[in-house]
Amino acid sequence: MNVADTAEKIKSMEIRGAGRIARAAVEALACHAEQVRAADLSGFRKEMHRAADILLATRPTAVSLPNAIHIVMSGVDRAGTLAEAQEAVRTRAAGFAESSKNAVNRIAEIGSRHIPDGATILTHCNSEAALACIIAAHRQGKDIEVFATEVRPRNQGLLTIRTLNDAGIKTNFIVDSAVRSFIGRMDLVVTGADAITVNGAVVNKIGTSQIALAAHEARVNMVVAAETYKFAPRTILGELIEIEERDTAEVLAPEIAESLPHVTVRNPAFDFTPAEYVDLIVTEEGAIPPEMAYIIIREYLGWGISEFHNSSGINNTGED
Ligand code: RI2
Repeated sequence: MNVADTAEKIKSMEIRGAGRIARAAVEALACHAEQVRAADLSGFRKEMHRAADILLATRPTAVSLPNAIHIVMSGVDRAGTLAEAQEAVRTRAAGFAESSKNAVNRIAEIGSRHIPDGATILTHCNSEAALACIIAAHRQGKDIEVFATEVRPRNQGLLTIRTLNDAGIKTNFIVDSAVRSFIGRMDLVVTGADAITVNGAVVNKIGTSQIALAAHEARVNMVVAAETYKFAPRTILGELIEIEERDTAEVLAPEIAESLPHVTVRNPAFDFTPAEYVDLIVTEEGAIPPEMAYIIIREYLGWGISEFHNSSGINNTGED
């Protein structure tokens, strides 16, 4: 799919979920590289950066998006010839898509070991990585039951219950505000992540932090399933993750909102769960405590503090 269509679909959430957004973006870059008619390397670079910027501007929170784009664009920046740059886009985009899928499978394998036979699990939103763990545990023959939240305002819980139903997993569908009423019955909370900061805070769908708080109070473990490309390198520099505020019409019909001049509707799409409420982050490189976030950023994303010294931006560093 071309860059404009992909960007539109990511913005409207027709393509959604941090991992899927990242894969769609690199596929769009690969498609763009095939279509661009550049006379030389510098023209090609310019065109590719223009495309990358359009994709980067779609949704601000899921760090998988800039991380994936960086993997492809650093190949463009390092290439010595036009042919090398074109080849770099092809191989890096395909490599990212492949490793992303492998990462989810590996997370499923590792995460499922943390789900005991007979467990009741709460999940929130619709995370490919979290659901992969749950489905893998079910396929191992474990008798599990899931509670899935509705996830206002976009109702991603509907996607989750369809997937769980198709997998033949006993599932309960609850409104978001019912979490604390049921949390005492849970053995585990399993969610995904859109971003993980250097101090191990998990940025995920709005409501995750309330669930984590309820789980903490009820002494229920909170497990986050997240590929290493969900870790946010630039938080090493103190950069904050921007929380996306979406159209208020997702929350309240405009005609009602307009009739209430003293009411402001807010629609943040994500929140922060501090590391102290997260027991484990399951990555494709293994299950880690959230405090190990810096190690993941350095060892597996290849970003240490030194990488930033000559760097002006994630999409034009020329660094791997
Ligand atoms: P995977 C989603 O965001 C949810 O917050 C979900 O937990 C997260 O991405 C991770 O999803 P949105 O796109 O990458 O629904 O695990 O706003 O699929």
